[in-house]
Amino acid sequence: MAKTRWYKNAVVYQIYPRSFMDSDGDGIGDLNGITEKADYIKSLGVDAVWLSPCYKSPNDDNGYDISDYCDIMDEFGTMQDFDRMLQAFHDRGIKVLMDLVVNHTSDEHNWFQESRKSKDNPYRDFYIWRDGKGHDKKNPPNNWRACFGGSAWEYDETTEQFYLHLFSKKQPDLNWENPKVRESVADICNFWLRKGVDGFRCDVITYISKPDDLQNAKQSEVVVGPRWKTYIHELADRSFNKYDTLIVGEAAGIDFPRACEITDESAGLLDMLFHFEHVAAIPVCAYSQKSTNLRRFKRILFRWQSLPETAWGAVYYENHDQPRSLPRFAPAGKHREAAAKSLALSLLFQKGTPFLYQGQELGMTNCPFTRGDYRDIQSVNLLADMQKKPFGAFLSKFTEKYLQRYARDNARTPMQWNTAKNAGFTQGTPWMKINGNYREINAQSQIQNPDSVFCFYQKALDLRKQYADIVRDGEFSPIDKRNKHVLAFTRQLNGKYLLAVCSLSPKSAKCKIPAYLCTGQATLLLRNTKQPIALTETVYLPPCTCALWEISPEKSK
Ligand code: TEU
Repeated sequence: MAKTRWYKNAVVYQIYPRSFMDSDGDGIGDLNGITEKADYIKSLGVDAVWLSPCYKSPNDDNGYDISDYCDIMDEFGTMQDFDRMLQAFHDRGIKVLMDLVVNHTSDEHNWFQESRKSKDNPYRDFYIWRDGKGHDKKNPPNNWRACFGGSAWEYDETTEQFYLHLFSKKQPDLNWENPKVRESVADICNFWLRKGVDGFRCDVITYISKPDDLQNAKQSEVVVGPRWKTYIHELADRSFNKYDTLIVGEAAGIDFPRACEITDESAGLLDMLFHFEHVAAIPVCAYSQKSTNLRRFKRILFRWQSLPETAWGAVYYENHDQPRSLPRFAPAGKHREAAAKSLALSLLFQKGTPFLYQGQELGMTNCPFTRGDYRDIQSVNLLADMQKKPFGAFLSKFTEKYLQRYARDNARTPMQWNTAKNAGFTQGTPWMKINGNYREINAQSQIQNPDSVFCFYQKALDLRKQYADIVRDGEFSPIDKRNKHVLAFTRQLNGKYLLAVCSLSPKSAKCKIPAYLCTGQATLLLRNTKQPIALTETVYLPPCTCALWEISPEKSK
């Protein structure tokens, strides 16, 4: 089927089901909870949702370890609940993307249970087994590290071999060299596409093809393995391309030149990908509450705005693996609301498909955790590993500081719906800590307040629709590129400009505007302050102020 590329005008909202809305009081978000909030999501003005995994899972990594791809996680409900939720979104004109996690399964998946039984089991080759090294063959086959700590190889007594797991040892990597694996993955995709889902966010999808000589290969070679393109083409032919899908790949470690190739329409691989450059942890920020250096942030974002015309990008500041953008990219203290809006404007008018993460539309912030509050396997393992080292107590203190700043838990605290008990998320005991600031930051109060962050998002999303052509196709140009306090740019199509000026500084700031933009007709479309903002060659901006103009200049550039 020919792609309509509907996603080029879409904004996607990511739901982390576990923390979105609990409908049955077990303290864990669920599908019926999501359905209850479909009107809320519609009212925000987004076009699609991406659901983090809701498949059957023992939850070693909160659903990113799947034990049955065609069934629903017990805590989240049933397949009927899923169908109802899908219908609820489709009734509202909202598309639904599933999270496709097929680099690995859970060790509790039936395939792995069979695979580990014996070397001649029909499922043995569904996973990557190798002999160990050393005289007793008890040393891992290579020095690769698992993302959640320790070796990437786990020894299995039954067959006296190691299996590969790039993530936790409960997430064995699938062997994509095996045609049966590839067929099975296509079947899974078709199962969900037949149900009517509109595409997939593909988890660590570029890691699926492993280097041939595994024992001697460098771990970096796994980022885009030797047969990656072939496997994606095959999957696209068997599944993705039979429907009008959006396929977005998570692509940790992918650099700009490679992204240009991979997302070029002619390549037929991914419609867009998530790069990680602007969200890489920076050691110097790890131990302070300082925001990321804006010049660096801008340099990265602007570079990724220069994808060729034939390629496409996904733009995002937050997701379930990242701390909140407040205070990461802008100050969260007394300027929190203004900063949240300024970030919103800076994101939503870039070229590409914006992805918002639940709570971002409220300006939710990082959470002040204490040791016992962490739930994420990555944080928990890191703390435990540090404690085991010499000077453990000392190292743990630093680790806690680091986690405060970068832990994935920051994004995973439950949605803040209202000022009721548990922020209205659950009637029971929440599965993880709720951020105490819910009395101040919650959906109910923001929906009613025209000056709220939520209403600002609504207005910005509405403007995106009004200016759909320029937002989709307009040329992107940075403005006052080296400014340390302000992120500003134009989008231009057929001589008409949108100018976004976004201060992310807690201090007053200035932004230099080129003379040609100060001629002709300018209309102020949106701002986050009641004060007037004059469009002159120097725009003066109170802390975290932002504004969006439509300009039809008399002179050209
Ligand atoms: O994340 C893959 C990924 O690259 C992560 O290692 C990411 O860099 C890390 O979480 C940042 O701290 C995906 C999912 O988004 C993540 O939630 C899963 O844990 C992971 O895959 C394994 O499935």
